[in-house]
Amino acid sequence: MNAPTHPKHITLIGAGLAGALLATLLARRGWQVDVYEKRGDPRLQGYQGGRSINLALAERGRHALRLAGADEAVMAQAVMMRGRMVHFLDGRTDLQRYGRDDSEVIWSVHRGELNLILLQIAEDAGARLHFHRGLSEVDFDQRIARFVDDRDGGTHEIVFDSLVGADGAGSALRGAMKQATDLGERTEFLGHSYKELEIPPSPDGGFSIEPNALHIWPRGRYMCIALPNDERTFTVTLFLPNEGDPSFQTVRDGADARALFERDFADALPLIPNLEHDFEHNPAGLLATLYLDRWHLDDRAVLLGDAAHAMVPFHGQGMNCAFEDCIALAEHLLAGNDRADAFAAFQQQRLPSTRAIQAMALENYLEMRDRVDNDDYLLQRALEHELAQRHPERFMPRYAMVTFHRMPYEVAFERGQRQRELLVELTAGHERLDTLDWDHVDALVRERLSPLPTDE
Ligand code: FAD
Ligand code: E0Q
Repeated sequence: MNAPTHPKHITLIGAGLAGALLATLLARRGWQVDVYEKRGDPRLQGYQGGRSINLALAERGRHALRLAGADEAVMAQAVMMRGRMVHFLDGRTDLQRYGRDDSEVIWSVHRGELNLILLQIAEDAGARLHFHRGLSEVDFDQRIARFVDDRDGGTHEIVFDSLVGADGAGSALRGAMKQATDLGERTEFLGHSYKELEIPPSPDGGFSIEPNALHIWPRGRYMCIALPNDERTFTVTLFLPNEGDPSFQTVRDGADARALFERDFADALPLIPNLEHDFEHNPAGLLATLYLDRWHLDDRAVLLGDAAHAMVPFHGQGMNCAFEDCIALAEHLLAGNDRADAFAAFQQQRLPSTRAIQAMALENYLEMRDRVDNDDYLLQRALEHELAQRHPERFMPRYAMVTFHRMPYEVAFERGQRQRELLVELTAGHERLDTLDWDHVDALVRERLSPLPTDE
């Protein structure tokens, strides 16, 4: 057993996205950081069987990467996504831009590459990384954590001051904390799951569809998306309900999957040569929102990232939000307050923000599914566009507040709600924008929306 020896010592559980970033932020400021990760070192053995899985990185995440000195290395392999390329059932496509121009875009990054970069930066900053150490049990009275090595089943114990749970949605630390205190945990399952498939490069070695977009095939209760990888592939994610038709109950094997694609994703089918193999060999993942009322156990343990607030992926903000958590927790710890106070302040700051992004992620799912040619909705969107141009200091689409800015998520959520009420109210009884009374419109915007906050 090795006991911590330093007042600024901390033990992190999980060397995934949040764990590696937090380790860097603290180690760079002189803290002693030990990180325990269940899996092996991906720098030695390659990442998870080589499957390419990618994520959308937005401004909140990039800001955190800049603070950790990782932005440049990450951006070297990122692929720009200017907007959503919608693939309709009849094969037509439509690029819906995310922002005003190429300064307002998001980036597709390879999860494995990103993790490698963050691990290397953490180690370079002085963090000690321990692989093949899966947390199994915690004795909070003695402050002893027990780990299992998946290679030989051996157990290893350490003494800790405080544990930080960055061990993801299935957090073992959360499980241990629950035995010591009531976290007020609640999980809401979406009733849908997902499966990843791959689009390889075209025969000439290039991208087989538009590289600079997030492709989406919305089909009502289900859909596919595809994000580009820098090695000219795309990772396709099929989202299906768990029950009903079609669902993961009716689409069971490769042949069923092919039939589904022939009917509903016909333009994607020829791009996925290993559809049957991918469908049958890749695991299906569950989608849920995890709510806790408490994230910490006095000064002994705290949770962040997915371990504290897993969300559905439909806003592409889970990692971005987890990175914001890391900045916030590092700031509270570095302020030098009592550790229990730092954990409490962290929770107080971030819990409302994460509730807001969890709600917006669920709403984005509904909006994406229903992005049909609804006239009322389209008129509201047209007015939204107009108001953002007439009042850039007050009116900003919610997607932009979440994706291109860093105001607290709850501010984006609340302002978004007020904006939506305004759009509904102003377009009521109108079929076109040119019948609106613009003096009244402008007055109402000034009355209802305060000037936007700036990202310091
Ligand atoms: P993780 O990245 O899950 O890391 C947890 C780490 O802890 C892992 O390394 C794991 O091996 C380790 N671990 C687990 N158990 C133990 C244990 N007992 N002991 C030690 N270590 C352990 N977010 C975005 O921002 N943009 C996107 O486009 C996006 N797309 C997504 C698409 C899908 C289908 C899904 C499911 C999620 C998506 N997300 C996206 C969310 C994002 O993946 C998560 O929010 C993010 O990975 C959370 O980071 P984390 O560090 O908290 O957890
Ligand atoms: C983004 C970027 C998994 C996933 C990730 C995403 C997004 C979506 C749909 C999905 C939301 C959007 N979106 O396009 O509105 O912006 O990250 Cl399904």
